[in-house]
Amino acid sequence: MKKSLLLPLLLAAGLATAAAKPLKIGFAQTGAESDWRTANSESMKAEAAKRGIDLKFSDGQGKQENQIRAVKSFITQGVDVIVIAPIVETGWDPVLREAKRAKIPVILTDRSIQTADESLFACFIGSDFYEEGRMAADWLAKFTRGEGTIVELQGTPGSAPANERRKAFADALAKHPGLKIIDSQSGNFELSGGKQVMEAFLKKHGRNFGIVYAHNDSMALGAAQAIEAAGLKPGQDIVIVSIDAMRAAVQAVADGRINCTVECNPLFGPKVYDTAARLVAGEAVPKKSYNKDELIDATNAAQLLPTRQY
Ligand code: GYE
Repeated sequence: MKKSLLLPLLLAAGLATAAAKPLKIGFAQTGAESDWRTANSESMKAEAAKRGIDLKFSDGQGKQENQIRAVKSFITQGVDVIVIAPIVETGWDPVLREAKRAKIPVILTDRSIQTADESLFACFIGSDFYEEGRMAADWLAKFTRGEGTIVELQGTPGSAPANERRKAFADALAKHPGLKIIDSQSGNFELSGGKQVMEAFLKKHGRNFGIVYAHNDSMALGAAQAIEAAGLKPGQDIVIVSIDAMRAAVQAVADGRINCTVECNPLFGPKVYDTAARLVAGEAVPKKSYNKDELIDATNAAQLLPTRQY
């Protein structure tokens, strides 16, 4: 073969190998606190396997310091893209600066952060937690005709979903003076946390409340168990409004144990990896993109169940 032909061939072969090289992605997950989280981790893992992505998955076990350590190790390993589901909103700037210095793009998924320098991350992909809290409050105002006493089960302190779901709900209730929150505690987004806090609320307040607002379904289901253990009927004696719309909660709405759950889709795998590939190819991506979430109550729960993916 002539030398002049060999060079382009070798170059083409080199390019083909480069193109076939799997994307190396580091994902710093918060932990495994809820059903939502399990579905989210599964989506990220299954979609990576489907696309042949080399995924470094780190379970932060509920601690920001573990997530920061994972991000540092992704930088050392030279991954192509770093994905973080930030457990809390603050305290990310230093490690994001390290990623920026190493020229590794960062995708924030699920939860947002507070930073004065938005150039520290490439983009955010998640749900609008404020909108979810507003939808829950508006539904409740209609359902109760604006009258009732509420206890609130908050998510992880300092997390974006707990902060925004709490604020949106309180803001919306300001228009309904007959609806009052008499107590609010964190159950950490966990089923056991929701159950324990509800036991304490029942002990402390007796029957002086008739509504539970839970920042997620796992806590709502835990609260329903505590209400049943106290000899009351969740969904009837005590109204429960929640967020996530996981299958178990949608089933509970169909069964009348929970009254309403606002959807928060956890299946981010495809969108996150499409975005990662675009970032690696040097393409521009939207800075913030939000899922569209629906509301589930007695009018649509049963009909949604057969096709529910999570
Ligand atoms: O609602 C909750 C989970 O950040 C949207 O975290 C997520 C929340 C979700 O533990 O169930």
